[in-house]
Amino acid sequence: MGPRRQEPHGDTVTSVDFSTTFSNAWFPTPVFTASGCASSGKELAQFFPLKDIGAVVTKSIMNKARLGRATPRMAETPSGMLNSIGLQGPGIDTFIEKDIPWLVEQKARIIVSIAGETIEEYSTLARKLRSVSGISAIEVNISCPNVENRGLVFACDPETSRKVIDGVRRTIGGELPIIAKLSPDVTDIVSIARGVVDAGADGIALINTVLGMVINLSTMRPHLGGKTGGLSGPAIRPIAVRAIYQVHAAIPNIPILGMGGVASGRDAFEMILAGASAVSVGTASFGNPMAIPYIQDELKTLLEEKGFKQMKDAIGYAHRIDEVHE
Ligand code: RRO
Repeated sequence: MGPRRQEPHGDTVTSVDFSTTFSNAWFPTPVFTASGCASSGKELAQFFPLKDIGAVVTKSIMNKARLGRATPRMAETPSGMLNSIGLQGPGIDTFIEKDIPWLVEQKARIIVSIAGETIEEYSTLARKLRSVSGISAIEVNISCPNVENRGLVFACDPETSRKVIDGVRRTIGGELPIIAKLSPDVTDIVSIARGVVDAGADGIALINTVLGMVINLSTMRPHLGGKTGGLSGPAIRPIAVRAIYQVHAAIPNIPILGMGGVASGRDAFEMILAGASAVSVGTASFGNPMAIPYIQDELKTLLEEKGFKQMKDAIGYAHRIDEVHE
């Protein structure tokens, strides 16, 4: 926290232009919820107005309602959390009918995350969302680690990644920005990123959780019902920063939504310096539902202390080798 007076979620008086963009979508601040960690935002709205943060990225939604994986679905680890939810959700029709109008009422900026079992399912979801008003962008989650078959993690294969994004792009038309969410569990994330951008993605979300496992020492069996799960939290932040840095270096004009263990304004600043145009906060909100507004205020103060007049000037700053900004 910097020396300036901070309100938990108010207007910190600062001259920094905090806004960010993903293609034609504009956001007043660069701090968003992370998909899956706040559902459609109802619980967080008890703690702060959703319009005060950059955007709500909703839990990845599928075409049909889905119960998700067997329990237990969570495991704590020393510096992170393992989840095995398995895409539980009400299905796109109920989501469009109930969640979107509620979020619009809150004046939240909405990024809808979609997930499918087939390339066609992604296109179906895009078709259903095409005419829904109030949505700023679509996050195409091709990297859920908790699917029955690892062959369904589209983001682990350049060709299927491209095909999913191509299908969504053709269906949705040119208006709504598409952000492709990638998995860190690949050898060369840059080649996957290039592929989805060639197929029509306007932005890249980096990173989804890292595939992990916990063995229960009492039962001497895997703890999670689904055996494996996605690791999130501080443990994965350096992996996220590395992925963001690599992708920004390779495709600097494509905006990145950074995520993975962001728990403070400093963490958010680090991702922006690596190349993120915005950051999502997930696991930190479970421990502290006010994490996002606090992180927002801390980030603003840091940017101001470093002399940035606009947040955008800090994006990818770590790539500059010509000067050191004290
Ligand atoms: O629902 C999940 O289990 C899940 C998803 Br869709 C995802 O993208 N990442 C994750 O860690 N869990």
